[in-house]
Amino acid sequence: MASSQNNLSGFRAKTTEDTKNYRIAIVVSEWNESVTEALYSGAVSTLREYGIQRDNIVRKNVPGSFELTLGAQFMAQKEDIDAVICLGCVIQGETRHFDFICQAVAIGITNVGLSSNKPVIFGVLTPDNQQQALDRAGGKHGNKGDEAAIAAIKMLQEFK
Ligand code: DLZ
Repeated sequence: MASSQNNLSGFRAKTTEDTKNYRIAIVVSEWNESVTEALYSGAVSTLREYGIQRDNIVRKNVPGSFELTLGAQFMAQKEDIDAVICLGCVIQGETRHFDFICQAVAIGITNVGLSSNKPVIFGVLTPDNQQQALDRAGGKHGNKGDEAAIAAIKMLQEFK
């Protein structure tokens, strides 16, 4: 599993029969696409390694991380979706845009989870630069998409 190289190498879920039937939405931000596609690949391969069927992984794109919240809400409202993974990458710039987006997404995703009673996972990188992002999207610090997938599985195994 790709996450064996990362900072949370002990971060694992159990493999259970129920896990195979989980239906998971992944909402992917198109900003910083090379990073978010790598996060997506990591999340999908980890879900598959835990036995989740390919047909039970539903992908939706949103323009930028700011839109992850609404995308997550649309998906969490669907009866057949058990959990939503939000993947994005907001790179620190010279303006306060970064702060506004990060704060809005963190609060928004939290609220969607609370109002839908479903796990909504924060898989959003907030690095200073592109290299730091790539280091966490399949690079030397592992792939945060893997960790987001494991977080979704762990929450469902504990609470579904
Ligand atoms: C506008 C913007 C900027 C400057 N930077 C990022 C970024 O680093 N990562 C990201 O995911 N999105 C960025 N966006 C786009 C916003 O998230 C949003 O899509 C637009 O403000 C439109 O609502």
